[in-house]
Amino acid sequence: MRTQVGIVGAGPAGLMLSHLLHLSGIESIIVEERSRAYCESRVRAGLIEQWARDLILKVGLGERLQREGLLHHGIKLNFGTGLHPIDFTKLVGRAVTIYGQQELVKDMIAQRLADGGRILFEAEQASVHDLDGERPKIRFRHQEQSDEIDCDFIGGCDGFHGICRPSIPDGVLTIYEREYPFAWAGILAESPSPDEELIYCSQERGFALFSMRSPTVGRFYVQCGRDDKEEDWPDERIWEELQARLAGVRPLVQGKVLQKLVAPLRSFAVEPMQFGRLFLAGDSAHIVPPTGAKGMNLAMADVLVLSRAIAEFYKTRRSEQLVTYSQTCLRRMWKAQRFSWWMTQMLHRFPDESAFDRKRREAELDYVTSSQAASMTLAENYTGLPMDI
Ligand code: FAS
Ligand code: PHB
Repeated sequence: MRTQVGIVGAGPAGLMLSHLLHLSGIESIIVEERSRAYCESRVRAGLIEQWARDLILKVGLGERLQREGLLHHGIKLNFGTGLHPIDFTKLVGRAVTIYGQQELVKDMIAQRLADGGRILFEAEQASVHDLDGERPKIRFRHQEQSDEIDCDFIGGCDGFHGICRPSIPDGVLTIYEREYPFAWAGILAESPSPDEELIYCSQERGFALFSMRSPTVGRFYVQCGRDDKEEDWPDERIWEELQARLAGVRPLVQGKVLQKLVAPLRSFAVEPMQFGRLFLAGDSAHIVPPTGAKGMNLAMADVLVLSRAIAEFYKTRRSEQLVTYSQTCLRRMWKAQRFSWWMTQMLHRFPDESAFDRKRREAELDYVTSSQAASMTLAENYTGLPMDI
């Protein structure tokens, strides 16, 4: 098969890249390891930054998001016995949208297929080749057949555990990483979230987050041991911890648990995000702890930059934007890494935390919720640093 851009991975990065390229009249084929049903049911992110919402609407992918997405003008921080609002709209004139990642993935798959796009689901053993030549290739098995896509560029959008990043020769990438001494145990439940906005709790027993997917379906997380397994968190224990960390500021309605996961927290990044004709985007190049809700939004930012660079190449044969792709994305990525680390260190209980650090963290929470300047900084980063769409 021949195409202009071969893409590995039908997550938010791969699908948005394929759609943006299509809008510039550029062909692409997506090779995806899992089934369509699996991709459309994988519960992950839920929060979309202002600019990303605007982009999704601008490129014609936002009809259902506009109808079903929840527009939030702020969040609340809960520590001690108080609930402390951070009003984004008052502080920075922006908002965020709550809309499940799998809903956005559904919308993007439907639009790609409606536009005649090619997504090869259940493609196994994918591998990438000739990355430093003019015609890189993606090889894979699909429907019992070995197949190959011959293209000009490869979009490495296959997530943290994908094959694209590891295909880059040793010594090319510099790896930056930080592990956290805790994880998140999360549930999706038929339970209305205890507030119309997200609540981030920082309590004696640790961190908790009360998010949602709709007025009747809550998405709740508690800080847990780094090596905990799902079986360590039976429903009763999760509800008990959630209630305890809400410190009585709101009643919690226990409902049917629809999905559960335990997710490690890590900060990870590689530089550069490109090797030859292979361009990494999204989780294949960087991971942020979900405390700042930046992962999917960063993936969108990467592919917006990449799609423009590829469009410039086909329109003018000029490669300036391709050459600067990595440094352009890395600048934004490191700011998101900083913010995600900062939110994580401020809101979580570190097992070996000293009394001094404990007091410092409490002062930070007090400062962020009582200083206009400090809460504006949080609001500016949380709603998404500007991106010209
Ligand atoms: P993805 O991992 O989503 O997609 C990669 C795709 O590549 C997958 O479909 C995979 O099947 C496919 N693939 C992998 N290997 C392959 C191979 N060998 N061959 C072919 N295909 C292959 N982010 C936010 O912004 N807000 C949040 O609220 C938020 N909450 C999160 C909560 C949790 C619990 C987790 C785990 C993450 C959260 N994130 C959040 C981050 C998350 O949303 C990711 O950043 C986002 O999925 C990144 O999108 P992609 O880069 O497209 O990678
Ligand atoms: C979610 O809704 O899943 C969510 C929201 C905010 C976060 C992390 C996850 O910081």
